[in-house]
Amino acid sequence: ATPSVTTDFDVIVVGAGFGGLYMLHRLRGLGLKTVVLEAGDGVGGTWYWNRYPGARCDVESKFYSYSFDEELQQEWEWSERYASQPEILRYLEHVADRFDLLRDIRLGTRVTAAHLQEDEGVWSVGTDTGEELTSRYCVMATGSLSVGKDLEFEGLEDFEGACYRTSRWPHEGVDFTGKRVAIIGTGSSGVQSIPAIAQQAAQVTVLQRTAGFTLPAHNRPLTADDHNSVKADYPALRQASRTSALGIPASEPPTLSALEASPEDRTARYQERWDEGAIARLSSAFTDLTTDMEANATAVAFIHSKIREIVKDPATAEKLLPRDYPFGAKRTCFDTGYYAAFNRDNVELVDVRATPITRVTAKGVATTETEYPVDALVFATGFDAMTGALLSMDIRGRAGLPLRDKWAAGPRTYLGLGIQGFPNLFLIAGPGSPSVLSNVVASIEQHVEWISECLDALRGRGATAIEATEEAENTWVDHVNAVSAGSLFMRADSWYLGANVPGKPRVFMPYAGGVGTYRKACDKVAANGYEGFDITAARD
Ligand code: NA7
Repeated sequence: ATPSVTTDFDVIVVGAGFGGLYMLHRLRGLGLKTVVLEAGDGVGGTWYWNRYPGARCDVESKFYSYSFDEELQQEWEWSERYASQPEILRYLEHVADRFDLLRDIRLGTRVTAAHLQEDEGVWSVGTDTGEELTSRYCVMATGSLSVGKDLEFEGLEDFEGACYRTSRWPHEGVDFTGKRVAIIGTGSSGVQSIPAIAQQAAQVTVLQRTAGFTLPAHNRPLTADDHNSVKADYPALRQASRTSALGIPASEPPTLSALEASPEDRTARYQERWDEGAIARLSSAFTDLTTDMEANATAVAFIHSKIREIVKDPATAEKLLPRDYPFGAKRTCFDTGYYAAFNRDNVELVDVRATPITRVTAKGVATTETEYPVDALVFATGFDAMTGALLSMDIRGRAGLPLRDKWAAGPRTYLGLGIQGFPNLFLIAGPGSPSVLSNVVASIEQHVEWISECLDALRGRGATAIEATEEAENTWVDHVNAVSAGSLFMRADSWYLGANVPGKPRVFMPYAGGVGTYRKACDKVAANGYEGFDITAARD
């Protein structure tokens, strides 16, 4: 690398969500000249785009927030146990404002390409606004669930009504009053938006292909007492989150097997945890729910009994029972009034596994059985998760190798942070890191801090280039695969595996070893002089 080469910036950060905002703040602290390029017309990333009715986080607000600034966490007051999308967006706007971040963020600027100029060791980043910017380092803070899966429905262009995607919801909102609405998809986005839309629309037709697991959030307003106790406890809560498996403080580990408990005790314990409203609490009710499928079936049976209890029409209840995979094998959804919504006269459930959607028509949606005439279609059909945003850009590394080629058989990274052949390119919450299996804000903070410490260390050494070695990357990928092999996660066709996108390689993308374990691995790499990375000193 040539140290004398001048670049527009020391670092270009792509994305102004939780990751990009904090990255900018830290890099500024190091005195590095940084710009953030953001496609949206505002900050917030995921929470900027996903404005559908009912959108809410499934991690408690006291954990799903930045820990890096004591004053910030002391002054901010969350209004609900589980924050809604508008409140999280307000929080991120507040953070951008509080730390004066906007002056280094270019909004409405979508990155289309990032090419390594190998001779000079410089990244050249192209945007849809026609700019070409250069930097020494590039940080991709592009999110794990930011590119919607292609809509695979024939006849979409024929539809005469209005079409919406939950992940690209109109900012002005949508008034469904008096309208007939079909909602396709019953993952988190569907499960949250269906009850909210049903309160307004004349008629809602839910097109369900796979019945999934969803637990009641038991959301509630937070009281002054809640605020006081959280604020007093923050140091301990944050520390417990950092060393935990999920990025939230771990509760007492279970000691009893589900199969050893009497049926009455088992039900009582499940009921208690169902009433608590925290996904991790139900899945850790017993020691063996994730490892023994017979034990897991007891949790499934309990959840089935709850659905039958809530949903009045037995035929509808039967269709809603998750049967295709064990509890916890896919990301469990979290809802407010989902099952109860099916007791409303204006909500109808269609099983499109039994009678598949054949096409969208001028008037609505057709299945093999019949046509559902509607005024609006809502697609809650999911994302090209974890790799979608990275591969939607034309990223090229050494010898012009496209990242798309490097990852043709699935993503390969070292620690989810770096990629061999792509020096000076960092990922935040990338594949190979715990990201989507954790409270992602905790994971993001850890990545941002690791990257900033790394850049500081490089500067200290007079180095200008860092690149994962092939050997370290191979070892890490093997480790990521070994940790998930044989796990519960392999028992469902989930987006963790890329299985929701036709043609996507089936590879388990996140690191399932837990946040605390992962942090230790990253810290060890740093402590050992960034072992597994090649570092090139400027004077070389
Ligand atoms: P998900 O969880 O991927 O859910 C997508 C839903 O859309 C799911 O029910 C799919 O059914 C359904 N889907 C997708 N394509 C089709 C087609 N072609 N026909 C019928 N139904 C379809 O995405 P979400 O946005 O809800 O949630 C993503 C994450 O965001 C979530 O896990 C949280 O972490 C936050 P399928 O199951 O494939 O049969």
